[in-house]
Amino acid sequence: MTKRALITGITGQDGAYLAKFLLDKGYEVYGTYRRVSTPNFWRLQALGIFEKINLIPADLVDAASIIEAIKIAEPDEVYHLAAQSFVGASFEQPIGTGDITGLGVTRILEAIRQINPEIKFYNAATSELYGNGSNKPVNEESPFKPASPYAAAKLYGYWMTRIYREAYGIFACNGILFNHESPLRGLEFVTRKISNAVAKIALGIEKELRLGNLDAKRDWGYAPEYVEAMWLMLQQKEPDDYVIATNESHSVREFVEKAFDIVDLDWQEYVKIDKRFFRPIDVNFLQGDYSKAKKKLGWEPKVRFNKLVEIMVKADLERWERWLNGERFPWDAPNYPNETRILTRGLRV
Ligand code: NAP
Ligand code: G4F
Repeated sequence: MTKRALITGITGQDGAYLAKFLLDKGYEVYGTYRRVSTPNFWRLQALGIFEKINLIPADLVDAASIIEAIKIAEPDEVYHLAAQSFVGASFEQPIGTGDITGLGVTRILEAIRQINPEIKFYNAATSELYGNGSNKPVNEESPFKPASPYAAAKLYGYWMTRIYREAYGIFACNGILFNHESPLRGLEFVTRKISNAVAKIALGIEKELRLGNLDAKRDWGYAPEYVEAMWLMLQQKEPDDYVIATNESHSVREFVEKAFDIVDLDWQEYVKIDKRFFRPIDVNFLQGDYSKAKKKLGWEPKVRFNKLVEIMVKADLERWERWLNGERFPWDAPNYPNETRILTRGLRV
């Protein structure tokens, strides 16, 4: 029988790639989206799958809409990806982030418990749980030390997932995913901010790139590979929690340098440090040991750092070239404001 999957946050980076992955596996795919005044289905359109998805309106702060979504989709598997997912914004919206990113997990788990506890559940946990707890590679047993309202909300969701697994026997898994990027990444995240700016600078559309902490190190992988790990977790005999990472760590400075290298430019001539992009607390180092996922799921990353930077810069270059040639296609960048015009507590001049 055809399997049915419900993806919360299908309009986001991971939601779009996971939807494509599950459609390719023969799943019937349902996805929740928020009602917004301007449609934001560009990622699903860019992957050519928009017409193949069943859309259900739902908001994580509205438990009734979540219950309705699960009743409509009647899923075998729920992939809970929706969240206020930007760490920077969580300092500006700590209460909303707690409600959406933290309590949102419980609203879904509780709906599953009440409607059909046989539904398998994937929770999008994160390497941000570890915070500044270690300067060595971490695994599933390492201590957590969250360093942002986002990370604290995710830690709550992580524990609720384990609690529902142990208390009610729900097949519930936490994917502790380290940073994963792609040409579909949101423009506020540093990798895509860099690849987009590098493409514009190379084509003479922009003159500089303003960034914050260049010393922060992240374990960056390739998003299309990471969604397979989500699916693999729900195909196991027993529910469990897994680190998904590359076990390599690189600084924001290295990302910048590599990205400018691709277009034969010297990054130091274009990058300006701007205190508005520093966070009240930052996570300085993240590196994940994915041995458990390799052993139990047979999962391993293939795209490594240099290749990832190349994929992202080349994709943005191609888009801006097409745009300069007058082509129009599903894409986020032309409407994105210059970040220095966004006034928040952290970003006020
Ligand atoms: P993303 O691109 O920011 O997508 C987030 C999704 O959540 C979007 O579809 C968004 O809808 C939806 N959403 C936000 N607030 C909502 C609300 N109140 N009700 C319903 N939907 C809401 O994030 P992503 O990179 O795909 O990440 C997916 C998940 O993995 C997130 O939970 C994130 O925290 C977690 N994670 C990501 C990474 C990473 O490196 N990408 C690593 C670890 C964990 P709109 O399109 O309407 O905004
Ligand atoms: O790209 P970022 O905003 O990602 P961050 O904070 O690591 O969070 C992402 O990965 C998490 C997994 O570890 C996810 F859970 C989360 O949902 C999200 O997907 O920032 C990366 C680093 C930070 O240290 C930041 O301070 O880049 C530094 N950075 C330096 N200049 C900047 C900038 N970050 C952004 N967004 N913009 C800058 O101008």
